[in-house]
Amino acid sequence: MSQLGTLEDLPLRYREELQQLNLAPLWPSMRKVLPHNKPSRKTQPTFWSYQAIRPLLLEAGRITPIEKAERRVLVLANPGLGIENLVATPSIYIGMQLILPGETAPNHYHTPSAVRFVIEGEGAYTLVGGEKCPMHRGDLILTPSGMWHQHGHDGKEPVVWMDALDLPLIYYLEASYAVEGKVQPDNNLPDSSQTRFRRSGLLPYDTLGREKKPYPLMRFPWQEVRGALADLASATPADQAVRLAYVNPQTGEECLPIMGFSALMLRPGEERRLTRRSASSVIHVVEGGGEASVDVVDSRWEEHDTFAIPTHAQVRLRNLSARDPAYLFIVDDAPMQRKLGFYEEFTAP
Ligand code: GTQ
Repeated sequence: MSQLGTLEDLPLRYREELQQLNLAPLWPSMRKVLPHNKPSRKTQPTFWSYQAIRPLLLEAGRITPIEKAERRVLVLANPGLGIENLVATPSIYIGMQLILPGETAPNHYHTPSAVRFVIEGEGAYTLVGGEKCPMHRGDLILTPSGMWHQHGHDGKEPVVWMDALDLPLIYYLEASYAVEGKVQPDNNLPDSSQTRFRRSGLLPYDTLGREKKPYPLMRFPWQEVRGALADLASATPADQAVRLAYVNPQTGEECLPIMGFSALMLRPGEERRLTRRSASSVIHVVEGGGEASVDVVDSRWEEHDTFAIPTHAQVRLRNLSARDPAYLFIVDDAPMQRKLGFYEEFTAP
């Protein structure tokens, strides 16, 4: 491989002339933008302890009224990418949102797509496009790009959920904005996970042969996911991962265009090396405790902790319980990478 010329190799007068004309030579920056064999990454494998976040989030509930916040959120910001940039990975935004009894977070829509993954507390709900989605622990609720959503809380205890948005990418593309709206009417029906899309393999008859709705199902109840993982485990050889993808029930495709979601069960004592791949991701612990190593960074995890996984990282996870399974919820940008044609998996470490 030849050594490329640097900026300093060029006469000052030449560099100045280029700059005046808004021109830049490629060759001094060639290896920065196209490094050999592996991308350069600023994203750090980062770990956030829920026990550390929780008191600060509850304090935000005391010092910042919802009217002053619109959304009361602490953002999990990757130090490698700059805390002020509010991103966990280059494409994924993660926030922990608190809503207190009686509060409402006003109706709006935005160009980024969002999901909520419920961490603690009962009684909150998200209204999305008129559909009232109750928020029970572990439920995944979609608010796709352009859909109106507002949050409310009829219960008695603080409710915390994790937000994941594809905001970093949309913002980088200079396409991110929000529109505020009036309070949403409620269609007064149970959400469609309880009615039209109650069970996989069964669809309302009138969906056959029709144009498919992009987002037929907004809520994926954790109770169903957890049960499905246990049943999948019973039919999965010990050397294979017990992992389910969240998909659109009508198309079988990933349920949002940019971010993908999956649930991984680690059997008691299981140690698993995840396939190294081009997607970045965020792992959130739903239940259980264990150890993780992400490239050269080791950490211990317990319930509700979250960690950021850079692209191309080597990830090992271990369930430290000899008795109970551990459950992890994973957000990644694989759907976008697949659509754009550069998604890769690497079988060798
Ligand atoms: O709940 O709609 O964490 O608009 C960031 C932006 C949550 C939300 C966030 C948002 C929301």
